[in-house]
Amino acid sequence: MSAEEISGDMTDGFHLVVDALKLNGIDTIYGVAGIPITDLLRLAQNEGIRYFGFRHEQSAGNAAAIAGWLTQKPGICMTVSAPGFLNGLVALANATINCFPMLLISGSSDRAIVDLEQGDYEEMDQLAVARPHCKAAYRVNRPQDIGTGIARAIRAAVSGRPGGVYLDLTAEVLGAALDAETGRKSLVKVVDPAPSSPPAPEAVARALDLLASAQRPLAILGKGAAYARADQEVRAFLEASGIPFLPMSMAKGLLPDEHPQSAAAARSYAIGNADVVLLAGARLNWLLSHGRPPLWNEGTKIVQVDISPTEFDSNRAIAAPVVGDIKSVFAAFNAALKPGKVKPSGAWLDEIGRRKTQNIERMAARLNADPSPMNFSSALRAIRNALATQPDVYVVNEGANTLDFGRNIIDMDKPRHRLDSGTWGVMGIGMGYAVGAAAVTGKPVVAIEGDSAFGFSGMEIETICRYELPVTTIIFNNNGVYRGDPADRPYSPTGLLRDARYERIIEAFGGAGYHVTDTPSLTKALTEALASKKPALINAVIDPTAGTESGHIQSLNPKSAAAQKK
Ligand code: ADP
Ligand code: TZD
Repeated sequence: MSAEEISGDMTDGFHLVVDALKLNGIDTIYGVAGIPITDLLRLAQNEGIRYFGFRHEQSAGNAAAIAGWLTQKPGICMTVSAPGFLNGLVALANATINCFPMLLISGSSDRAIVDLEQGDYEEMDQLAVARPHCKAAYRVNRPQDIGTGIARAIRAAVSGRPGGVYLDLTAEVLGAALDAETGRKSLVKVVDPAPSSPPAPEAVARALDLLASAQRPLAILGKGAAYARADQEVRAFLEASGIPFLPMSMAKGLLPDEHPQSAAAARSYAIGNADVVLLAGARLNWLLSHGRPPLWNEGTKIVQVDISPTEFDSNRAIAAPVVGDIKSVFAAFNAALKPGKVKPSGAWLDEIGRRKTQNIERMAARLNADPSPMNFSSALRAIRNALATQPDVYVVNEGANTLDFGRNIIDMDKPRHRLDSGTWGVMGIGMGYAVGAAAVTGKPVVAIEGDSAFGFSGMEIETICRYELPVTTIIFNNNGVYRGDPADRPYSPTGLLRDARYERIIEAFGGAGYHVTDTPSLTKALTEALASKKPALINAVIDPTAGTESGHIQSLNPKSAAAQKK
């Protein structure tokens, strides 16, 4: 009997999983079909859940993860056992490291055989493997526990610091029968899955007193602040206090990049010279130089707002920690802020303004140049021009130079519209994030990809075409990981095929392909692709000598101590 045809007074694991997901408002699943989950996916679809089938579990997992970040509901990825599970695990780990809520739900083989290592089909102790790479991991061993398992997984993913959760469903549990009434009663609707956590009043007072003492305050907003959907609260506080701000990459657009208080074009000066920094939803990890010199000043005092109290003091002492969700914390800040209490000095604002203007002018010369072949700046300017009138577009961005230049050149006007390699600087998120973003927002997506970066998830172009998603993928084709292969070193570790015609990949699946070599053609192709609302791929040929190895993080390449001693 298939999963869909059971008698009225009985239910089974397949039905209970679908019922539990629906009861908790889950309306979309991303995955790859196979034993033992094929019937589960079909049943979910029959029951009105949208299913997106991918070519590789890592992309399905990435789609789920970004869907989670965009919606505050856990994105669901379903995979088969052992290898499918492992493919999805990279996405689960990436979601956890980025604080995105997602569930990886994998089918697994017979416990009795797995635990005695007797060699089952796709045998693996998946729960043990998943545990170190996610926020929580659970296995359901009895059909009457499915409801609890899914409820725990949802709550673990979205409460507190969001993250990835693994849920192991054995083939046996999926097929197990249960009396329908018992099954119904076993389901759990999670009440208030991510409870608000307002800050302690004394922590708010300490933070505001410290900010009030500042001459040169600066706010740094991270993707935790964007996730929190505290757009109004954050903006109101920054505008009332006049504190200049810097957005981390995925917090761009939380306040528009064009906002007069943005200090992005004077980043190093602002971080290096602030006397008090208000850090909200961002960690002092490598992306912020661990809060240490030479970028940071040792004397700078820090107010940190985070939902996770163990984050404080991780890299340097935090003078005013505020535990709470950003929406509640900024609401409390706004309520407690007396007009004029926090006031950046005029000299500070003037100097930031002066340096901004200077740096923007310096960048304009590079940005407006039109070299042939195109370089990163000119190609991104061409894209920026096409996007200027399209603030609804979601931008996905990965690569090295493509990522670093893209972050600086493509302005964001709306919150949560920039999705990129994030905390790990990982390659391979491109097509998964594009599908996930298109799926949950219904809006157009433009994925700006290095040619190497694209390769990690490139086969999902078929997925994009199959679901007819409004995704335009732009490949910065410079024949290599970072720059192109030097002529004197064929088959170098960073080389890729020269002059590859990537646009033909999408043509094979019925999408629109463009091959462009100059900036007007790039702007035109992107404008046309966006207007069509259909899948498109633009192969943008970039100078293979442009950019640098490792982009802006060249200094992270290890140097030989022996060589330095010579
Ligand atoms: P970025 O990469 O943008 O600098 P990070 O990923 O390093 O940002 O930091 C995000 C931080 O936001 C994490 O420390 C996480 O605990 C925190 N966070 C996530 N959601 C919330 C929330 N709703 N309220 C407060 N902090 C949050
Ligand atoms: N593998 C994974 C999963 N993540 C990574 N970050 C890398 C490898 C190493 N890596 C980078 O850090 S960037 C990059 C790799 C392979 C690709 C750079 O080449 P590109 O970009 O063509 O995508 P640019 O824009 O031409 O520099």
